[in-house]
Amino acid sequence: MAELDKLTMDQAAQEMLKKAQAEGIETIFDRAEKMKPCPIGEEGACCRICAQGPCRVPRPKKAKEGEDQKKQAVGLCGATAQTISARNFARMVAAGTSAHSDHSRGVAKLFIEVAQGKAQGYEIKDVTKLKTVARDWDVAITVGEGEDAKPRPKNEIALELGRKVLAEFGQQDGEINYTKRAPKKRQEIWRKEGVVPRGIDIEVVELMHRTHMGVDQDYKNLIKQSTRCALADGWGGSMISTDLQDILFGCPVPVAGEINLGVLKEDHVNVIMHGHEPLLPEMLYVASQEPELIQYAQSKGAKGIQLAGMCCSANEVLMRHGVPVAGNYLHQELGIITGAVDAMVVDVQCEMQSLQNVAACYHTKIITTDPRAKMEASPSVEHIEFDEHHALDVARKVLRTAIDNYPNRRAPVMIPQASTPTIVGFSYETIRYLLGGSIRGSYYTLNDNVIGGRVRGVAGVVGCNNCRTTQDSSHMTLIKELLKNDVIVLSTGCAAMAAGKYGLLTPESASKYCGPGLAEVCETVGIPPVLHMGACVDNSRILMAATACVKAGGLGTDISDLPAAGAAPEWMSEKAIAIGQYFVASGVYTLFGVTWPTFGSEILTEYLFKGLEDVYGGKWDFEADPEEMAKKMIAHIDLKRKALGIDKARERVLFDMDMRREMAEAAAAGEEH
Ligand code: BF8
Ligand code: SF4
Repeated sequence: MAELDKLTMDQAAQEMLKKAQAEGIETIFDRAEKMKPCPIGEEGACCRICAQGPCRVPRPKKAKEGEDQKKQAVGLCGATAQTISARNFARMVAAGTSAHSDHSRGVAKLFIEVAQGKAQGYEIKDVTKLKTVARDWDVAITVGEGEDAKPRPKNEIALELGRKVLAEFGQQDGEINYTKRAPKKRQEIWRKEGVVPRGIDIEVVELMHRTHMGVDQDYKNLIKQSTRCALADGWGGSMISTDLQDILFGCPVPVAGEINLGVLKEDHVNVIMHGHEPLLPEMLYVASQEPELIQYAQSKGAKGIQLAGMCCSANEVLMRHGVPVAGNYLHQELGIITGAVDAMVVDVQCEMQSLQNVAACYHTKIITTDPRAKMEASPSVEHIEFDEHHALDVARKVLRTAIDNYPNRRAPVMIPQASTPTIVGFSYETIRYLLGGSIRGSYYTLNDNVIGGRVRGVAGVVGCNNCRTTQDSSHMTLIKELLKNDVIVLSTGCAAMAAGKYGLLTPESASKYCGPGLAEVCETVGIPPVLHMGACVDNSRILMAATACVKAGGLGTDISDLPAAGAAPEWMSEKAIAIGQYFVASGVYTLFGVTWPTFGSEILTEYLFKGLEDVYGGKWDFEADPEEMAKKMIAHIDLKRKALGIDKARERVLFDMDMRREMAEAAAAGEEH
């Protein structure tokens, strides 16, 4: 095996890899060494959408610059490299969008059941957000007219809202509702280009149709529909998930948490909730506090029940309840290798099939809960199906199964003594409140700091772990470079968990890692320099925050004017491509690391990396080196600052401390007025 620090920078993970090696357990890290990625598939140059293929059209190795396309092979049907790689790219967008929107549809269905009082254990928790969202869907929040108007019962509002939202999945014409949340200018661009999503499902279906053999053969047209589909994710499915989950489970506010494998407890029944949908985890959280179940755990010799999250399920329950996090994507096998996990409860997305093999080497039970994501029958796998009508009972059954499994622990248990405190829960609403207070809450304070130069710009650092690169290393290098240069970081998904593991999700980290301007802002407001905004569906919160910055004034009239950039330096999932595409189409310069799936076609890559900017003001880029990635993001931020005419303020901040003080005083005086 390669040197451990090349595989992961996480000491806890390294410890577990040593244990795996000693015990002869194979993990994804071993397999990554044995099996290199297929070079043709990696660059999107393999077409297998009909049975005359697979056809391979790799970029010619020896072609001179500019001659590539003449020498480039075509598929049997004549499909060019740009068509083939655009189809492959499009199918990633379609898969990513369907993952988020299928999640979202499930939440909408549950929402309706809750409103009807048919869903055991759930209730409408956040009435303030219910009313805000209801207004956006033209759902009345009062009954009666004028002075006789009375508040409408929350379940009635929720029922009408849930039905309207659910209808959007099957909507065939018109525009998805949240289009109107985007800045006016952005909406105009989308309408002019004809990429406003009509509904959610239709955009995925049409994209799959267009990528069928012998349909769309114009790469630009394929990317256009990919854009419409991706927008149906970001401003549709994902945004709906975020909103309805907040109403059901509470809009996140700052809460303390802990992250890494050290949150598991040797003398407790450890249950890891792994996956993406918070529906069952919410009930597991409730059930885990029931005295009866705690006593049952004690009757088996454990001191109690320890719940921990993994992947985006972790982010969901962390930001709403402070449930500790066992780790991000590449920690899933490693958690089981501690020998202390009595059950790993999975739902959908990012769950490795290898889990059941690793679990079979220990006593761990993998409990699948979703009819859409089962595992083949084996002694280490059990299916306990989630049913929203009896969700609390299902949760109790899951926990009982875990407790019953506690006495079966066999291998020596070894839990790394590693866990880091975090402060999370920075929803779009919370940031607005923290920056402006409840009365005049606004993003203007952030804008003011950007204009004044204390904050150079805003970066979104999101996305996965990828075993083709050192776990967490690119996230950390990139984020630290950004902070050092006064760029505040908004984060979600596994990137946010990475930031947490190395101590960047605490207010105290600001003075350690940030440039003077950003440190000052974080210390004044009392926030960490990396704001954990949630799971991957919550990238919609970043869209809302960007829009709020535009609306607050002073930083242009569109998202593409903002001194901002986005990155997924360790991406691996199709969802990441869908997310990237909706950010690009929303006007954001978006960089991915590790690998890029269209390098097989120079023409398509050029279009994604340059051409799209003329259309949307945002574009893709690839950069494997995280330091270079930071430089590119900062250069872009500076370009936008210049275009806004606020580059001078920045220079003063950088080079003249007296001027900086004066500006701070002036800004403070301005705030008082
Ligand atoms: O939705 S960041 S590895 S866990 S795909 Fe998966 Fe990637 Fe993690 Fe969450 Ni997002
Ligand atoms: Fe080959 Fe064309 Fe079939 Fe693709 S669609 S596999 S390029 S023949």
